[in-house]
Amino acid sequence: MGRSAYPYEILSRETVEAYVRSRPDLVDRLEPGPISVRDVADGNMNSVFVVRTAQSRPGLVIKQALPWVRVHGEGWPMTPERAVSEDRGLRVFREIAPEATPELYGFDRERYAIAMEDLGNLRVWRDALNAGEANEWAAASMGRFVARIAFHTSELGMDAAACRSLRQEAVNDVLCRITEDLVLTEPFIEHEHNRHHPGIGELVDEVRSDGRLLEEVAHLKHIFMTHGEALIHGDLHTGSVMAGPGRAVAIDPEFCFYGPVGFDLGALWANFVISSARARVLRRPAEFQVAVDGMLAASWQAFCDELRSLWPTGADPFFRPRYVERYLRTVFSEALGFAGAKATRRMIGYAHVADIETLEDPQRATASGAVLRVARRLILEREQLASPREAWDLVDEELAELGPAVRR
Ligand code: SR1
Ligand code: MG
Repeated sequence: MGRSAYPYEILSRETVEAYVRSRPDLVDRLEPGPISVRDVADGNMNSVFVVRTAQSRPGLVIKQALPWVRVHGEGWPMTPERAVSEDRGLRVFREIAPEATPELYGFDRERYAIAMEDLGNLRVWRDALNAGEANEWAAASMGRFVARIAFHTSELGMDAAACRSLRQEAVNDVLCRITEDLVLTEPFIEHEHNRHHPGIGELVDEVRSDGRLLEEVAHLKHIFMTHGEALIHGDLHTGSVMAGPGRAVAIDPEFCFYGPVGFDLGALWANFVISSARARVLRRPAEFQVAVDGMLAASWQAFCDELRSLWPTGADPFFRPRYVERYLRTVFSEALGFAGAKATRRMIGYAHVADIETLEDPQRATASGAVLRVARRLILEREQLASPREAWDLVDEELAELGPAVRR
């Protein structure tokens, strides 16, 4: 099917300049001079272009939702309405956590194109981690970000009527189904979307035939589908974070919806486990490994500190200080479970990650297997894990075969 067959203009590197020039509100944001456009898309779903005049200075970013899944091609149609969710997420999160959200310059509803801040001075956190640059402080920034959106978009911090109305408005059916399928179902069954390293076939069979594990994943899926606690980011892996001097920013909230808060933390934690596996097989320097191994605890501590400090300002005084501790315990154990599901999907589901894919064998096989074992145990043992320390001890046990332990 030709691209003109779609009911809206699909932007390309060649047409973005004319598009930007047709929008005085955008051109006015650029320094005078010839415009250059770079196609920087590296996520699974969308087109992303950086538009600049002066190369050394930030310009702006145009992100367009394609009517298909970018990495798959036109054979996997996908609603561009996801850009409406992303626009909503950016607007809401920017109000609540401006330092951790890109500035929005405008949403072109007809083209499903969002114009936003050029974060060119920052780097995709996954890429930085893969190159051996930890930016470990970003873990606390993201923990704080998750706490702020958890509080300020839920009945904890928001007027109940306004919250109920945002909950209705923010339904994101198609993208939730992607997560329900690709993260919380398909990796755990035989499915044509799945692939895994041939060296871990036996382990994969064990995962898919473990009845208790499947029941736990069903429970996590049910939580995901029914616990509309807050407007969560919905896809907060390390590729959805840009980090650099003094700032960490959560990008790409197209999956945002009212869901369980632990899902966002779990997405981060799954990727910390994967980063740690990579660091160990590559024998990264001790300080890098220590930094990565401390990220789960740092993000959790920042999340707890922020929530505890916001709690007294809450919307409903009946939620007394004692209740925050119970709330935190639930979020912690759900986050561990979701981390397990998210790590599993990266090893044996549809969308894999460069952290592992760029390793050579045999490290690629051993790292995939070790992450999968961690993932399984996080799902099964999450109720017994009372602290980040206990959770990371479990990670250490399973990743031990990848490289010598580095003292914390
Ligand atoms: C079709 S690939 C879909 C995945 O990409 C996004 O980044 C989400 O993680 C989603 O599960
Ligand atoms: Mg994304």
